[in-house]
Amino acid sequence: MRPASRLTFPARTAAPNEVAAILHSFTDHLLYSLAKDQYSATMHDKFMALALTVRERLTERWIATQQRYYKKDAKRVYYLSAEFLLGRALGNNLINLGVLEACREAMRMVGIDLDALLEEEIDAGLGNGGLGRLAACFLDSMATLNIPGYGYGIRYEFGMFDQEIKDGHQVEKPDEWLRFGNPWELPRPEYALPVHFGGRVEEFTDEDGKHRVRWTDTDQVIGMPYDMPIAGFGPTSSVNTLRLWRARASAEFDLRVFNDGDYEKAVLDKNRSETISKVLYPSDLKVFGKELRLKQQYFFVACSLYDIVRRYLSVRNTFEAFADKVSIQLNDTHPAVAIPELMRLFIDVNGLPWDQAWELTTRTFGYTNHTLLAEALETWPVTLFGRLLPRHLTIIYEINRRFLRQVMSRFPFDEARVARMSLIDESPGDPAGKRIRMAYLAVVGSHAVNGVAALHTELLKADLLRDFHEMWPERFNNKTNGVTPRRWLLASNPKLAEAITGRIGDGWITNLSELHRLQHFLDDAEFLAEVRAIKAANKKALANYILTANNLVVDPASLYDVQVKRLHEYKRQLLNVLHIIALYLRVKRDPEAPMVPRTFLFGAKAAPAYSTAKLIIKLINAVAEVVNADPQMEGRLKVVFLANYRVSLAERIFPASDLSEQISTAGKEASGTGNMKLALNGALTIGTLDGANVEMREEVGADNFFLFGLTAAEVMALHKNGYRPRDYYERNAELKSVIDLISSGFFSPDHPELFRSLIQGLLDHDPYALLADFESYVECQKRVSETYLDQDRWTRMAVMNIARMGKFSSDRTIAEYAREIWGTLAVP
Ligand code: 26Q
Repeated sequence: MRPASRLTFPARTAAPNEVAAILHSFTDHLLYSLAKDQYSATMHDKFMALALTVRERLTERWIATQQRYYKKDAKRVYYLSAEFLLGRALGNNLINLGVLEACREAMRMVGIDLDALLEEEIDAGLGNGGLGRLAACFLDSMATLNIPGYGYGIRYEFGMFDQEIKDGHQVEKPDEWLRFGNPWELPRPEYALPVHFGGRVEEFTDEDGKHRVRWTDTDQVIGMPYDMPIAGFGPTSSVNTLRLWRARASAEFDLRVFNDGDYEKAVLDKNRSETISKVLYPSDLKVFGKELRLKQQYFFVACSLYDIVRRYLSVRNTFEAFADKVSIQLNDTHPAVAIPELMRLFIDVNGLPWDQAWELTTRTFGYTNHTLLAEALETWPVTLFGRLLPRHLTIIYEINRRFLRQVMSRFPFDEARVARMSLIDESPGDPAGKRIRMAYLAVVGSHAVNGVAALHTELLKADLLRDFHEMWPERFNNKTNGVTPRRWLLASNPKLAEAITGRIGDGWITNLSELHRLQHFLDDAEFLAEVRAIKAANKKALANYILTANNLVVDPASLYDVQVKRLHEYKRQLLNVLHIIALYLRVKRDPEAPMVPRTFLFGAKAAPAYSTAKLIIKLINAVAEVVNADPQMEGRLKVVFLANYRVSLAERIFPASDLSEQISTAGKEASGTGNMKLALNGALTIGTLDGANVEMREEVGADNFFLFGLTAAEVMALHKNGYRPRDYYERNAELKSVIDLISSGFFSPDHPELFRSLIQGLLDHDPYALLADFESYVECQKRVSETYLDQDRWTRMAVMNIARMGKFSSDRTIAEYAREIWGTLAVP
């Protein structure tokens, strides 16, 4: 520790971003905002003080940005998403603001290690996985590109659960991310809004003799906005706003206390309305009929639309120009109730005729689909929906009536098509009754519909939304996902970033295609050595983390083989495990045979109710226990399950990865974005022709990508022609020995039947074709090991991967959305 006297500082005379001024703000915040002195300040207090210092420096630009948008009367784009998986903000803001080194120096002067301070921040984990993180990358890119963009979502009090591993099993702990306060949010009680639920629909004639509808006798909750600044990268970029809504009880509840005299009940009711924004649903699979989830969706959509319309009307008094000034992007169907809600605002609240309201609505919305999996498509029982949102139900019925009339006139005598395309699924087999198909509603109510990778969009057009594509081919377009190079290279892998900048300058940070110039250095031994040394150092750092977190020693010279993503059967972590067991058996059979030492790293959360996924986590840990305890595996195999995979852990893992496992069943992964982050950090991919892997391979070249497995078309044909997984088991001796070993109870001696259901699932059904792809996967992994033996070749391939990742910047993705869907221009 430095002497405490270092915490007293000169008066503020320097420019705000100079070291002295930063230090001055920092100590002011410690004293005046946190009421701490050098004796009582904890590391976390110091983190808070620096965060508040940085927030101050964002504020001027934030206000200036919003004024610019207002003065230019710019077209705004609103990104509606139930999830924003932001992770930590401090390091990112320091970099985007350009004050990282000044702050490092200021902290050094008072004996604080900035990197240790950054570790104090709790992740903002307001998302499940890819979809939520994509929203966060998009915010970064919109701000960097000076696009007048706003994120709108929910301020969950509890984000994605914290995962602990106990006896190999996943245990969930609530994520109390707000426990020590959130320095990045600004409550805006002055913009609080009422939101209505329930009640009934009433028709009446207004003073002009017009037939009108009103929604009455509703329950109310209040939406309280919390704003977070989103700083773009560089001195001339924007600071945009992420507005998250928190549910509060309305004043009505307080009146009820007064009137009913039932204090206890009134306070309990108050509590109930505030549960709406309590917790993120930790499942990226369908959850049937959860009323609270629908309440969450409508709650944030209603608040956001009210806000959007209010902002529009603050400078205009007719709706004529609405779609020229407002674009709203729906991040999957989670906010799709925005379509009937905007119709309600136009028609019921503002008296617009249906046709005009509908034209404006469809011109305003764009819909992004993120999945082809049938079980992940959102539908809501009509009864539940009608109880909560009776007016919206009548609007949806009217949308459907007019839409089906259009279908009939376009495709007369095709009744089957009409039933297939209806927004209401009336399939008689369903005991819960009719259901609303939210994806269809989103397509009908939008002028643009996109998938998130080329293959995914093609499958959407050919499969899930085929009928809709036949009707409106012009609505469909592809927007291949991307990731922000600021967080995923510049901030998380500073040494590699510096090495790159040393060779090609720093233009790549905002123009990632410039990375292609690294190809000039493919034969530059010095550069290759530098890249290799950086990877080695990053692997060492991760090994240190693993030693602390898992109490395991891993060898930084071994090949780090990494699969980090949500746990899902279609992502096939189990296929990875089958390969590990195959290697284990090979060593057991022939302990002297040479092999490339590998460390297998897993990180994955399972939805708490997804028992198969949880069982796969247990299997990974059971295999890890056997492998890691076996002296014969020493220097050969190690298996590590990294608990609580999240954004900040991803930032440690990617820079240290050699091999990126992207092994989903072809046709199932919409895009993937971890695949891009890993390749950008110099990992080579072993993968199927699925999602964005297809385009990544196109970019890096077939020689620099380890491809295996069936294509999407082959997988479909396999199932159509009566797939018999057991045949693969019988015919492949290695596969058989692996399966038999699990079946024997070898990995669960105290409970030999534990993994029985996994094995039965593979042998009898195997819907994700693990057994069909096993041989191809294992063969491909042999090629990986052979290649790794030639470190020079491996490093050149890694550099080629980095050099060819330019396409996968979210800046490119956002520029495409802006030009082709939103029609928004930069406001620099
Ligand atoms: C739906 C209804 C009820 C409760 C929860 C949900 C729910 C929540 C989250 C459904 C899906 C999600 C998340 C989906 C997701 O993350 N999809 C991923 O999106 C990425 C970004 O486009 C893609 O790269 C991935 O391929 C895709 O799986």
